[in-house]
Amino acid sequence: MNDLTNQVAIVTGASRGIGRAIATLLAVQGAKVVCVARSEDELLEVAQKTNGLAVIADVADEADAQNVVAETLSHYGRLDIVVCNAGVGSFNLLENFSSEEWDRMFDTNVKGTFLLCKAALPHLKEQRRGHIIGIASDVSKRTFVHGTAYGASKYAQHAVLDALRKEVRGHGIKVSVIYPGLVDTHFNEAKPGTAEKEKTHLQPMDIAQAVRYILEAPPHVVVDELMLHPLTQEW
Ligand code: NJP
Repeated sequence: MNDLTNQVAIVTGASRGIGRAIATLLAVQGAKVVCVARSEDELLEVAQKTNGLAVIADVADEADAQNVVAETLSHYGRLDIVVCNAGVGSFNLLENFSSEEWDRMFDTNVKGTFLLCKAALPHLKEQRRGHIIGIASDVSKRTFVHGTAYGASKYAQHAVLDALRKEVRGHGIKVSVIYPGLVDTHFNEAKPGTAEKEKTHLQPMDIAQAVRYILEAPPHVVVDELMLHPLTQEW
């Protein structure tokens, strides 16, 4: 088993939802976490609770992505794990989407993943080890009405990470992708924590536990993909 103690992990979208749960669980396992998001107050609170580092950043901005890695290396002197979790989604008929809303999803979900991987890779390659985990979606693999923009962005995020796995495995770097179904978070301005959603949704900590499982696999094992649904969800 790969022990997470003192491993340094960047987690994007750590201010709430799934990212917050991942940062929390990795810290409990002894990892040093770098919490990344745009909302300063929430991020500082998570960083304090996890005894980690907060780096305010927009994942869609290349300078911010480079700065996240630079801050990590200057603070901790190493980088082992990169969790590309930050994401946004909204749902509508294609004809009702503005091009700005289309861009917001692609900039965050696809370009955000690309930019952070690009920033981290020189370091991971140099040390000949590292683990990149993407939080994609079950809609990376199916389409649905009102899901043109979000679904396309998640298909694209999946494609980026799937191809990247093939590019970097020879350098000792693992790439894993998690495909969740419904998760009880603030996603798309939802209100989490209702009794009903406890029955119909996964909890953020369910995804964090999947991340832990993937990271703790022995060095010779890479979990390429993991899809999780609530038992009640048809998909
Ligand atoms: O959503 P939410 P989730 N730069 O809204 C951050 C995928 N997923 O935890 O910047 C930096 O509670 C935002 O922080 P802030 C989904 O596609 C979900 O559910 O402060 N950070 C916040 O921390 C996404 O990839 C479900 O606003 C940015 C976080 O992202 C991932 O799960 C189902 C940012 C979003 O927290 C986490 O989403 C599924 C930016 N530009 C896949 N933009 C689901 N919930 O049902 C956003 O299949 N963030």
